[in-house]
Amino acid sequence: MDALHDNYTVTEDGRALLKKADNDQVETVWDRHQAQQPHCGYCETGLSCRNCIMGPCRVDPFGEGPQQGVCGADADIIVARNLARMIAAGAASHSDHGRDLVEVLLKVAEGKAAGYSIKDPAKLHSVAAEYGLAVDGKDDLTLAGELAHAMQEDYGTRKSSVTLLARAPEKRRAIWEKVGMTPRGIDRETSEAMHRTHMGVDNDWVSILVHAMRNALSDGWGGSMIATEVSDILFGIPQPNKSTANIGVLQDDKVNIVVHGHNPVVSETVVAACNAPELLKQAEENGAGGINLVGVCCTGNELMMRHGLPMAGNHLMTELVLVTGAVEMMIVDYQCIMPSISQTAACYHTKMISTSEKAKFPGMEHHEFTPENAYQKAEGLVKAAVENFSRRNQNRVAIPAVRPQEVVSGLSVEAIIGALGGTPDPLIDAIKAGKIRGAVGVVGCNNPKIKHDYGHRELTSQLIANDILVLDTGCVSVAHAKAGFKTLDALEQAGPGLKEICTALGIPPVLHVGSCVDNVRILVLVSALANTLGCDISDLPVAGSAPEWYSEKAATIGCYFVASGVLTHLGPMPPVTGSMNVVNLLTKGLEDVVGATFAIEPDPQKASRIIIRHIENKRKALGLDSRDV
Ligand code: BF8
Ligand code: SF4
Repeated sequence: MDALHDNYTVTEDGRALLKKADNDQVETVWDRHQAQQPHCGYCETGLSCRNCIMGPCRVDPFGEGPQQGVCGADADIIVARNLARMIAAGAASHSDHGRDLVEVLLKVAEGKAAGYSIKDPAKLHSVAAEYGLAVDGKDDLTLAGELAHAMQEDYGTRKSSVTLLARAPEKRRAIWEKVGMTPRGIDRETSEAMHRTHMGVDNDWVSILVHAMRNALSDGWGGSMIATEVSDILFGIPQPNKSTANIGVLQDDKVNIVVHGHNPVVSETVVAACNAPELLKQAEENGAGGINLVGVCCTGNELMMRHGLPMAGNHLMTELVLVTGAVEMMIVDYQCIMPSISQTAACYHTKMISTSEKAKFPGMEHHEFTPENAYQKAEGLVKAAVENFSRRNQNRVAIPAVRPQEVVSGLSVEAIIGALGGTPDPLIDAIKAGKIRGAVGVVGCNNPKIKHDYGHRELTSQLIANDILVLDTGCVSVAHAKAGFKTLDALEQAGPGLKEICTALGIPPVLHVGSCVDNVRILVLVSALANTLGCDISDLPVAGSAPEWYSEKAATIGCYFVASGVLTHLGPMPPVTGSMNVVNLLTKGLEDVVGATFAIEPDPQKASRIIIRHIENKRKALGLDSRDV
């Protein structure tokens, strides 16, 4: 069994907990992944369609069986439609998360959201100005209301382009206009994607995919960007901080509460409630040494970025965190929450709490949070968690003895520019001088198809050793944190140029930029670099990578990176190999359309060479020195 666990994860805490899961007879995501083997070949290649009930249909990839569905759709159409629907789902998820934040902003403006406030008025004013609102002389709440309404209009269809697209370099916007990718409204593009892929609408696979990219852009420069900006306005712009990561952040003697999901609207109120003096007192009275709030996945990232909250693990660790037996309560909002986790929790004393009207789970207690009631709800839950401490079964508790890894977090664009002394110039100078060869956003998930965290660790260690600055978000950031990449000590693993620059700036070689919606911070940063240099994003020596992606949201992120001009590497193959036309467009043809493509390579070592070669080629094209790879 131990050897099997070694194949599942590279993490020490993960292996220890897999062993405990076996002993406790708890099933995990890896067991269920095994039970699914072999996966359906039609689905893996994108060749199955169930868009209508003349089907379901499938196209035979070997040319022997049917080559068209009942309606006549061929492999190209079916694969393109399936991919477009995947991207639409990803865009909808992130953008709806943004919408929820805008609704909180509006309630704050109306004085109906007692637990929330405007933490960053300066950002409120600057974003409002970007929306063309008159800001002078207005009080924060009036402006917040006007901004919320203006953002809500971005979701509708009344405009020719989403507002924050103006942040992209002019050259990039001209490309989008030329190829018909300018996103008009956030909801409009997702809705249109579903329309186009209905039977008998768009049957030109190229046109379907061009729209899919427009849909992805509506998320990247629309819904996700709104999510990040409003989070900063409501909860503060992240600033560099110190935190810790891995399962060792759970504490034996304390009430452990884990927040899981994505939207800080819920988890921020839990942070506040955990500091309430009467609850801390009650925890002591119950024999606990305090209340220990930790995060997993992206809501954990949001809290780590803004509060330095400790991080217990990423996507594939979410069940294993419960297997410690030391969690009094897990509070979830939405996205990436495996429905299995309430089964896992049922083997221990852990209380599982769902909070969103749109995300309910079997086996969880549902406590619906609204902007009006959030703080009271959070207090009530923390109280229940404290009371649950005495129900802990010490015979089933074992937190692996790993020392929490130190982490530097909180590197928002504002914080990065701050570390650079107020302008992007020092970074540009370092790139021009060749000390930093370029930058890569390593982002995305875990996936049991790839050894847990292996793809991230391997790729990133190669990149930093080759003087490439890494920015991370999402579950990758947890993998990197646990590997120790986000400390100044990690500069020992960096190439000499990167080490010199990061040492001078006092930053690690891998910068934590945030959660998955915060990938837009990377778009903002590369736009600032391109605008300063007077070039397009596609001219920069930069790349993106999702070495272990699983989610529809990650597919959308990959698409908006590519459509924004950034070569993007994917580890696992998306379900497109049923159409070589689609594969060729994604990996080659898009170069002529948007100046960037996808690169697909499951082996992180090989992927690092593809990325390094790309960066050196971009350097050469800019007239900078380039190394042979
Ligand atoms: O939005 S990285 S597994 S938790 S999808 Fe999910 Fe992937 Fe993690 Fe965050 Ni992003
Ligand atoms: Fe079959 Fe066409 Fe219906 Fe898809 S849309 S299920 S290919 S008939």
